[in-house]
This record gives sequence, C-alpha cells and structure tokens, in this order.
Amino acid sequence: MSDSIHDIAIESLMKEERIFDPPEEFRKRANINSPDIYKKAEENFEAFWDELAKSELHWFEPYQKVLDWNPPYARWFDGGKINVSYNCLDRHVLSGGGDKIAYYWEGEPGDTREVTYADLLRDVKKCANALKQLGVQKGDRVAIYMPMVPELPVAMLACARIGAPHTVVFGGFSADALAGRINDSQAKVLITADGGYRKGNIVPLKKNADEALKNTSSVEKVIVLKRTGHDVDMTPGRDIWWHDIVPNQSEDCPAEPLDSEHMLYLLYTSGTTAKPKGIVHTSAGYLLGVSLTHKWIFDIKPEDVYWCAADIGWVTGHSYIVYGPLANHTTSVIYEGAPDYPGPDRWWSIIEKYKVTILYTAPTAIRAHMKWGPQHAQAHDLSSLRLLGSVGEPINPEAWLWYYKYIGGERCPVVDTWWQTETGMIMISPLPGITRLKPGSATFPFPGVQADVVDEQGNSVPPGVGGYLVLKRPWPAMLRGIYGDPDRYVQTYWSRFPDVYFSGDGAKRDEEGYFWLLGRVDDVMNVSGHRISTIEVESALVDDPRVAEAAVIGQHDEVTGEAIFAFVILKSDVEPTPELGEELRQHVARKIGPIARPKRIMFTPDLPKTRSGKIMRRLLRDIANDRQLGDTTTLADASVVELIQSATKANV
Ligand code: 6R9
Repeated sequence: MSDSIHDIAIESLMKEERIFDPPEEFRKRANINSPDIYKKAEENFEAFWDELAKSELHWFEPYQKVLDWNPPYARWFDGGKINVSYNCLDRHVLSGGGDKIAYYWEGEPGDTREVTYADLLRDVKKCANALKQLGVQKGDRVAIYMPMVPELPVAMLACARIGAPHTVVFGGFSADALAGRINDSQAKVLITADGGYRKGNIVPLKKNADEALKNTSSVEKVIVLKRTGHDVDMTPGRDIWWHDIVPNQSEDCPAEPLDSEHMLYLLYTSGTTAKPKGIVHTSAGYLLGVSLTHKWIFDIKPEDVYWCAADIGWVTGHSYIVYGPLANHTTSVIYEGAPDYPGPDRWWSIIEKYKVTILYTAPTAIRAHMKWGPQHAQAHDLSSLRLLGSVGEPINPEAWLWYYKYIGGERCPVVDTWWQTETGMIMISPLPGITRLKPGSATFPFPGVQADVVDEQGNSVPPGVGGYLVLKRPWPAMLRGIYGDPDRYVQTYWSRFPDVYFSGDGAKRDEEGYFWLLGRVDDVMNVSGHRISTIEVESALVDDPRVAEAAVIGQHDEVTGEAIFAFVILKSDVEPTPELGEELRQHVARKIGPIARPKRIMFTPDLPKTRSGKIMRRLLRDIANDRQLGDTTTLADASVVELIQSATKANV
C-alpha cells in the first residue's frame, strides 16, 4: 500500500515547505477578506457573537442575555425563542427561495432526486405531523437509523420542528449499538428503513432494528421507510410504513417556538470507557455556530453547489450536511453509497455531473483515492471546484498536496478543519480568503474561539513543543453535557484543567502560531476519521466466551490513519486458529459495527501490565508500530514484552 502512495511521485513535493497564499481572485470575492475579523472578535467576543446572532438567525422572541457562563455550564442567548427548522426552511421559502434546490440526491444504484426548499418544508411538516400523531411531544427523544436518503434530513428537521430531540444512529452501526443508544436516550419512536445500499449490497437496517428492539423497552412505534424494497418483518401495532403515515398528513404544521437552550439533538460518540457518551446539543447557539462557520470557512455563495461527503450519522453530517448548509440556503449534494461503487471514479463523476464547487471530505477518503490513482479524477472535468475541505483526523502533507494537485487543480484552497462532536462547530481552520495555508496544519482558531496548547500544569507551551489542545472560552455550539451523566461531563472535559475545556487531542504550534494537530492523547482510536474507543472493542472481544482478556490499540495505517490491532488472550482450553481470529473479528463487527472490526488479531499468552494490573497499551502501540519501546520499568513482568515482540515479528 505504501508503495502505491509513493509511486505517484509526490515525495518531491513533500520536501517543499511551500506556503499557499489565497489566490487573488478568490480573496477579492471571499466572504471574509480581511483579518480585521479576528481583531474584532477579540475586542469583545460576546459582542461579536451577539451581533451575528441577530443578523444571521430568525428569532420568534429576542434573547435577554448573550452568554451566561457558569463553568463548566454555558447558556447562550437565554430568554430567546427560536426554531431550527424554521431557520433552515421557512424563512427561505417565505422570502421567495422555495424553488432553490436544497439537495441533489444521488442513490448508490444510480437513482436520483432533486429536492427544493419548498419540497423539504412540505415533507418536514408532514413528517412532524406524523410524529405528533404517534404521540411524540416536545422533549420526547426520537431515534433515527436510516440510510443516506433525503428522508433522513426530513426526519431530523421534523423532530427539530416540534422540539423532539433526535438521536441519529449511523446506519453502519450494529443492532447492539443501536439498542445501547435507544436505551440510553429512552427514545419513544424509531425512524428507520427497510435497508440501504452500500457497495451494491443491502444493509439490513430493519432487521437490525428488530433485533435491537428486543433489548429495549422505550420504543412504542417504528416508522419504516421503503428504500430497497426487500422483504422485511413488520410488527403489527408497532411498525408503520412511512408511506402509510407521512404523505397523507396535513401540510399545516407551524414551527414550535423553543427556548434557545432547548435540546436539539443527542449524538453518541466514543470516549475512554466502553459506554458511548450522548453528547447534548441545544438550539440557538449550535445553529449560529454551524451556519456561521459554514458560511465563512466554505465561503458559501448563493450559486455554490456544495458537497460534504460525510455520513449524516456523524457530527460532520449533522452540522455540515443538514443544519449549517440549510440555514445558509445552500444547494448541497447527498450521495448514498460507497466512493468506489460501481468504480473508483464515482465521486468524480458526481462532481462533474452536478458541477460541485466545494468538496468537504476526510483524509482517509483522500488516501483511498490516492491508492486508486489520480487517473480516475483526471478522466472527469473537475473544473467547477473552487474550494476543498478536510476533516476527521490530521491530514498528512502528502494527502494534502495530492488533494490540492489532483482534485483542486492547484487552484483551490484547502481548508483543514479541526473540531469534534463535542464542539459542534469547526474550531480551528483557515478562512480561505485570508489564511496562508501550510499543508498539514489546521492553521488558526476561528474568530472568537480561544485555543491553546498547554503542558500538564495547564501552562501554555512555547512554539515547537507538543502539549494538550484546550479551549479557554465558551463558544455557542459547545456541548451542554453528556446525556444522563453530569459527572462524566465534568470529569471528561473540565477536570484536567480548571474551567478550561480539554479536547483529548495533542497539538503544537509553530513560530507563526499555526496549530498542528498530533492525534488523540487518550484511549480513543481514529479509524478512517471515526472515533472508536479501545475499551469498546476490548469489551466486544471478551464478550466471546473463548476470550479471557483483550487489549486493543491503534496501529498506523496508510489509508485509514489508524487500524485496529487486538491482542487476545484465549481461555486455557481454547486453541488459537486463524478461523477463530476471523470469527472474533466478525464478532466485533456484529457487536459494534463493521468500522470497529479489528484489522489484525494476535493471540498472545500474556499482556504487558503494570504492577497495579493496568494494561500498558503504550507498549503494545510501540510493538505494533515497530517503534523503540518506551519506559518499561513499571512492568510487572518484563519478559512478556519480548514474548509478544517476537510473536508479532513471526506473524507479520
Ligand atoms: C468532526 C469530527 C473528533 C476527533 C478530534 C481529533 C480528530 C477531527 C481533525 C482532527 C486533526 C483535523 N480530528 N478533525 N484531527 N485535524 N482537521 O471528526 O468529530 O468524530 O467527534 O472526532 O477527530 O482527534 O478529537 P469526531
């Protein structure tokens, strides 16, 4: 794999430390073309957000206070009444923008739909009325487990319209993962589909949902969208087809005026324990954060065709496929399936077909395209593109330069955007009309955001020195908590340094103040831009009765960033075989989802542990990545490491 990436002769580029200035034409037309914006935000950051909240959002009732900061609890725009779906739909339709395309949708098998803002508003109202008919009230949680079809944003916005927080569960997650999220959120209704398409296969969403619902008790009704048309079981009294309940509803459904701090959604993300955290996002501040960053960082103009190629099941899709773009009355592309189906040029044909002007994707996808080769992009006309974005993990300079050269034709700025499920909005990123780009750096904090790199004591570190990335000031789209677990909220984010948000990432700054992200500093892996906790995978492994113990680490991978490497100790009467390894890999995929399937499983008689019995994953990481071993003095039994080391080598 590494050979093919290096084959494309970009090593020479790698040695360049070129700085990429904003092209003059781009700068002239950019939404933000003066660095004064940073100064303005710093002079008075509350006044900065106040002015924007008034100019960017529609309010049913004005707020009384911009920010109420009681660390670690923030309330933004308190006293105001707002509705997110009204801001995303009604206001555009009411001002004559109903005919504009909201989504060009492309199904994996090649079917297409064009959805206007007026269409979307009508469908959202009907879906909201269907939810009401099923007894969903303001505050009730609705779980959504759907493929990437237009009905997914419809369902989310319908929830937002009536004040029912949604929790979207990525369609690639398993029945167990879905059940866990339903149980934690106590969702009353589940919206799903018979299935979705992925690489020419059907993902059996309804079947998974049925399995999940055996282990949950809160869900009273299930709405099922027909997407694939294959046979599914429908439980009488519980399951209702979307086409039997949504289309015949009235089109009359006024948006509910909700408090600024009303919960908009919950989104589960991996932390350092086996139990995913339900990140709470609320209405007004979140909407301001995502719409403003979308408008300024992607330099959104009315004529743009914008494509964020993430899945809506992740925060990137929530903020930058649904809420940000719709609030900005943007035309977006949604593509249902895999990037290499039916061939590796699928993305480039979509860009050519819809004349996409802005593409936002992840380094792992870029590296996969690098592996497949630039000829697929070169076979298509990508001249409509004017801006490229990256998110999900640090982008290595090779991938940045490949993206810039082969996709952007050396004319499009690349915005590398650092943020998290918890931050809700992009926090560190270039502004493409003013920022001089350095490949591999996310550059500077967004105006109004205060980021720092600190040492163990919380002191800022000098340029060139690595440390912890922290955020020192509240921001409007910040998480408001972990659902049902206030202690964990304080513990995870606000305990390491007083009144400062701890991101879990390492970073350093250079002499010019550019931020360079260094990856997670906790037990969270980043596989293809997806967060997976080592402990989640370990729990899935030891769930198999033949496994005594497991330790999981991220191993460097050219395409996926990290790959999951599991060290497994079997019970004494179990024979280690390649078949068992395969079974365990599948078991993890079933328990969590295919993205968590370990790439490699190694059977080992023992694991390196401290005297207090803590597994030293750091050493396993060193072994797996073939690095010099770090400090081994705290090991209870140093010979274990040698044993594993020689076994790993023999196995490669
Ligand atoms: C949006 C999203 C968050 C974690 C984050 C960090 C990594 C995201 C990055 C990046 C370096 C970037 N990350 N963007 N690292 N440069 N531009 O991905 O949210 O799924 O919660 O993951 O992803 O490690 O802490 P989420």
